[in-house]
Amino acid sequence: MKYKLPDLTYDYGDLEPHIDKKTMKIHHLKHHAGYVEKLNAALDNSDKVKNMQIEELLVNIEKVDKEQVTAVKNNGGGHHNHSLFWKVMTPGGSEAKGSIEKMIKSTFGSFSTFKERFTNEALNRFGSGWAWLVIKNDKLTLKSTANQDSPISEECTPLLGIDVWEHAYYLKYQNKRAEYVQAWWNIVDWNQVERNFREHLNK
Ligand code: MN3
Repeated sequence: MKYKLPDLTYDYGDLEPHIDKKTMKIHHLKHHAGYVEKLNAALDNSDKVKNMQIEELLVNIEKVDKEQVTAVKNNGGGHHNHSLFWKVMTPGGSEAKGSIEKMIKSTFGSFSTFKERFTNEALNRFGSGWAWLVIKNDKLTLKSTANQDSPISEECTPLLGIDVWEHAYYLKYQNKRAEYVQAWWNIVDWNQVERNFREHLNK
């Protein structure tokens, strides 16, 4: 089985002004496509993991040939992280409601406290990585990961994630990661976060 670059459900320019068209285009067609290509190349001779879905692959990395483990961790993580990232954004964003909103309020005290703490995760990640809202042991938790490490490999189910690699924002925001993260809240698709949550409950 070959992994494939997923299509976006919106156009590259649709997230403007928060994320610019050129960044989106390069990010999807060059960065994400590159991870998919390198992942497929790394698995060329790995029969043991051949028909695994990406989630399954990420929790079974030890089954991959030893010399390919790093490539699969980086590029498999990159593929899965970005596939989620595109889906949790939508032009204009959508409001948090339903069970996810309730859970956030009961876990973090208020929605604004949650946003503040998630933002801090994104800003305090040194170098390249991601900030996440995940479910771990049936609880909502915040975390960040380095490089393309996937929360899935750490027994977490990611519900929402932001890419804080410079390639995600440098053209428009340069070194101002805080402005990018601030703008990003305007395009979060909470309907998708809710779907991710329900999907986890149904597992
Ligand atoms: Mn990226």
